[in-house]
Amino acid sequence: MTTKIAVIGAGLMGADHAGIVAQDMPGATLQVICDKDAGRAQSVADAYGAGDVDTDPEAVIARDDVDAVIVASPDFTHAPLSKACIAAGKRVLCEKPLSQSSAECLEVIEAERRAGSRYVMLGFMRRYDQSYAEMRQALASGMLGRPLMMHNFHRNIETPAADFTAAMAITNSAPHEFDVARHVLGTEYTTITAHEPRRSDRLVAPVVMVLETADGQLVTIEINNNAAYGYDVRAELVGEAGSVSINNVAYTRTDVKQTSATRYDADWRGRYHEAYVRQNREFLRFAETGAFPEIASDCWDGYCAAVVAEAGVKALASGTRQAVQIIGKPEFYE
Ligand code: ISE
Repeated sequence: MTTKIAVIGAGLMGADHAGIVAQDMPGATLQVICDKDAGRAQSVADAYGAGDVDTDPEAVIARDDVDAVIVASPDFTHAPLSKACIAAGKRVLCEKPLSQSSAECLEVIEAERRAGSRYVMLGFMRRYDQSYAEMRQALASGMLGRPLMMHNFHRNIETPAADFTAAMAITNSAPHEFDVARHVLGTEYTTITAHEPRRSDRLVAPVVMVLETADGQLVTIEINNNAAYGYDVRAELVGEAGSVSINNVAYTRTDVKQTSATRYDADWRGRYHEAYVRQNREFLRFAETGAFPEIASDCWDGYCAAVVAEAGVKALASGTRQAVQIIGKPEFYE
């Protein structure tokens, strides 16, 4: 008996997930690849040996020969397709963000609460990265003392699309940091400010955010989607007694001509491959047993990230500090 998985979306992330299902998830079968572009679905299916292709996500979710679903289609489809999975009683690993609208996240929360069971795991894969796991362990061990600040850098070589904006840096890229910093610190945000330096060209400039937490910590986040040199994500957690930093992950260093060099990945798929594999294996266990994985993000985490992003967009546009106001956490997610 294997768990038959459908992957919805055959773009960059869909193809990556399909590869992981086919190659790194014993116990799972890559059943269907679905994309509105049939040719794109077919080429991913051919690359990873999927059983079938389709262009209609709702029909795929309803199929009897699909047990669980991975949603990797465009951001605006995440919430509706997650709701369709809940309605069909199928567990879903939904790529981040759950929605760019906190109100829509609440709709998914309500659907899941009404269904009375956990169906949605959210793809904030950084939680499965060894570096953040070690950061949490260091904090829990007490050796850092009281945490004061968490600094985060998130740099992409270039924007994913020509029309990418600074607001999208906050709604599409920064949610990783919004989620993982509150995961590491175990607290919620209370305020956010957002700032931009001026570039010499017309490219989207970095966005730098400062967030305050309910426990009186500061979280700084730099999102630079035109960093040019490589995919580079770093973080440092500073406590009263010490600090822990994430190293750039590189298996080798080359030393020639009095120069020492390590490589950067071109994007997140290489840097976080192992985190994606761990996350997806946990999703498989969730699909098999219904037990929600301990460290995974859920709809509540998706809602919290969306509220921060909305406040961040307002902070950037207005140049003022914005309150981050979340509703009380539903008991269902405790
Ligand atoms: C993208 O959507 C992702 O999810 C990547 O993990 C992130 O690094 C990138 O900045 C986003 O645009």
